[in-house]
Amino acid sequence: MSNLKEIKINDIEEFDSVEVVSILVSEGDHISIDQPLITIESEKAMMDFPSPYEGVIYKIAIEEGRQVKEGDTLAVIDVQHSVDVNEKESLIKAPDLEADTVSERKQDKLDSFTVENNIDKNLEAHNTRSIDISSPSTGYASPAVHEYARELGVDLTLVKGTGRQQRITKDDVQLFVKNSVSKKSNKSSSLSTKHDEGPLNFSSYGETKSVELTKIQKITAKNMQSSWQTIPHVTHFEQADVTLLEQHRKELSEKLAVKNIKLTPLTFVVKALVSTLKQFPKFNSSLDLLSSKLILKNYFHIGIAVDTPQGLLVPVMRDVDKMTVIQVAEEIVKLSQLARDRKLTPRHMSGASMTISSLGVLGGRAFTPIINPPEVAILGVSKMIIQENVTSDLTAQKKLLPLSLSYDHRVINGADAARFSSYLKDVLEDIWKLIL
Ligand code: CAO
Repeated sequence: MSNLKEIKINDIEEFDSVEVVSILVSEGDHISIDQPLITIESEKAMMDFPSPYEGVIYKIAIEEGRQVKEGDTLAVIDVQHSVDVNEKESLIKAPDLEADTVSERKQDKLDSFTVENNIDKNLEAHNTRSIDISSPSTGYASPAVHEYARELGVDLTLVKGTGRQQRITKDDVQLFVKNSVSKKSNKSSSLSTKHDEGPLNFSSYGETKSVELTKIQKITAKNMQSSWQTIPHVTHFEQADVTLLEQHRKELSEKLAVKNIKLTPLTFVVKALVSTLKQFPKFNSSLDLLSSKLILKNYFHIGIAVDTPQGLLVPVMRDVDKMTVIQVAEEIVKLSQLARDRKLTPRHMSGASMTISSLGVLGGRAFTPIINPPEVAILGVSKMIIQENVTSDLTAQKKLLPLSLSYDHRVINGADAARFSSYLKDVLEDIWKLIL
């Protein structure tokens, strides 16, 4: 017996809507828990939406390119119907039905599903599980082909399938790309026909190589440009003497090493930042130009910029004011790992009230981080400077932590930023302030 369940989009309540970039499964596919079903793109990043169930995809209720929101039905899955490969083939073959009839039935099912929104009824009314795969525009392909097309940036609905039952194969995708390249090269000798000023051409200067940007890099580029163009940025520089803090961090780290907990300077900067935000609420706000209001937030969610092979991602730690230093340390490790494994969900990526970008391990004296809207400030942290202490104890070293605070000058003025940075420095320099 079948048991149909709706798979609904969740964890994206922070966004009005997100775009379905690609659908990674097809009707009739057997899928496992956590298997990516679709790839969605918010204004912050692109991510896969995993299946909460194991079973056979009964119906896909969305299409690529559509905007979806929290609670929308993505697909219907038969969680009890387990099929072997042969049975699955017969499910998608529908040999006794003309393609049009199958299409009609499919449409009937969709209408019935939308109107009644009652899965069990729907199942009873339609014993046949035939699925229309006759039209190339439906983009039916295996998950591997979907993945392949996604990597190449190919919209499968434009590809004609030559496989069995007109399923799209890898060869079809390759042919599509070849044809697109030759068509476009006839016109402009480049794929980037959308470039306003024409494609960049350096051939007269020497040899070059074009590398496709990852989706995350494309989104980051768009967001960075928009932030830089719309927000008047100013960056304020400060240095905190963290010599004492570093002594305590090392001692604590040694004790916590047995529990595999890693305390980095960033752990303390996160806590110090939240203490400072409490004193300076304007930095924990968003500017609403439509209502001409500043929205002050009474929560402390901190975004952490994470460098991943795919590009920059900013997962968010929630309610940091309620976390201990150890919990902060564990959360940084957890989120940065999820980011590098591409397992962040939209909820992990949204709702930050301020962001920290730490280049501590990489070096540099200072930098000008770009604000992550709708936040109004971002804190950059650079590599600690080790200074020989020439005044009292000749052997002692001073450790200075460079801080770079970029702020939205429409909301925050220079004096605010100087006070904020000075308070943050004080907290980092006084371990008791940090603990309290
Ligand atoms: N000065 C000196 N050493 C520092 C330091 C600093 N400011 N910050 C961290 N370190 C040390 C740590 O103590 C750790 O040392 P050990 O291995 O000896 O313990 C080492 O550097 C590595 O730290 P980490 O990077 O693993 O951990 P983190 O908590 O400092 O940072 C994370 C975590 C996710 C922020 C970081 O890995 C990362 O991705 N940073 C890049 C962020 C980025 O790209 N920003 C730019 C955005 S704008 O383009």
